Amino acid sequence: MQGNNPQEKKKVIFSAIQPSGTITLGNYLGALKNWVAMQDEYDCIFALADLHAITVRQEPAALRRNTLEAYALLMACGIDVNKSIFYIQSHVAAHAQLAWVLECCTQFGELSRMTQFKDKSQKHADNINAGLFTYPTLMAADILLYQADLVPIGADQKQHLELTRTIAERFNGLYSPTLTVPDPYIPKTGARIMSLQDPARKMSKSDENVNAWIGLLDKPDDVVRKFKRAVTDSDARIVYNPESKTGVNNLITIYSAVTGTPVEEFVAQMEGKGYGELKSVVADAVVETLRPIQTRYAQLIGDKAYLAQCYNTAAEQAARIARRTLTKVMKKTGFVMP
Ligand code: ATP
Ligand code: LTN
Repeated sequence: MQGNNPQEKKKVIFSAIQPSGTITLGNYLGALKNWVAMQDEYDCIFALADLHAITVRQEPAALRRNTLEAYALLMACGIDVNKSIFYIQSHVAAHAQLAWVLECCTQFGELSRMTQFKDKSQKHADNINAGLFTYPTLMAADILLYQADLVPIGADQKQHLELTRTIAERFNGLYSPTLTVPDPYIPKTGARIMSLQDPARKMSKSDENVNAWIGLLDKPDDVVRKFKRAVTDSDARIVYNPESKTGVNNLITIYSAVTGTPVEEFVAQMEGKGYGELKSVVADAVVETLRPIQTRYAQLIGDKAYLAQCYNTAAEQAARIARRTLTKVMKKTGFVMP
């Protein structure tokens, strides 16, 4: 627990998001909202995981644009470069370097069990590259380089974090205590926002069906239209039942996560009302949440020089910390140091 003593070292937080498309409401509620809230209490380090993004084919111009847009958008969501280190992963060479050493401490069988690998290799059957397979080891390197204590993530990343812990413990056991073993930090509400078109799958920014997700930059009319089309069921009663009514649960979860209203309270408010009204109430709440983010984004994206100044400074700060861990790991592994 954090004490009141200012001398006491703050816990270190690390998390990252891929600039692989439009950032969605799922990303915001599952991860980003937490990142913003944690900045005062912890030493936070956040990255745009562009190295991870190329595990799926990216068009170069789109990757470049998406990375810059995501940088501005996260700042618009409240990531404050004066409080946190917020950088672009490929700017810090130590990620790829540590990932190699850690790959040699990771078993083929462990990587084969990762559900994200199974899902993505099914989805991209024409490009099952080695990076897609070793992706979780790069993620472990991201986290372990900064000796992070806590990693705020959505529920879909839990398995990767467990593997990160295993890798850290293995390295420490083989060589001597070197890497901090991190804990996941998963929000209670919003940890898993589902697709609006197929509520059995998570809302994902790389889903080609634009009606499946809400982008943080979606215009109010689009938000309303997408919620109107959201898949529900034929029961027409607003109840929260994680077992059967997944589409309706998802709408309730979204409302609860954006407004902070407990699920039971919202269900009671909606008693006797139909799905049409549920969808419009949820859509309005989401529009109001996105409005201030979109206003700030419009200002930031217009100032490319300021953005560059922010990510360049952050990369230097991150590289300094990362280099310390990398050097320790290299020495302990037995490499002759230059
Ligand atoms: P992609 O579709 O490219 O795999 P993604 O939308 O899954 O991307 P990531 O960059 O992989 O997004 O994830 C960024 C963060 O957002 C992670 O912490 C992840 O757990 C969280 N997250 C992603 N999707 C959801 C979701 N549907 N609900 C809650 N959290 C999510
Ligand atoms: N793999 C994550 C993104 C990610 C990440 C990380 C999250 C890359 N490196 C380090 C937390 C910590 C994803 O796909 N959501």
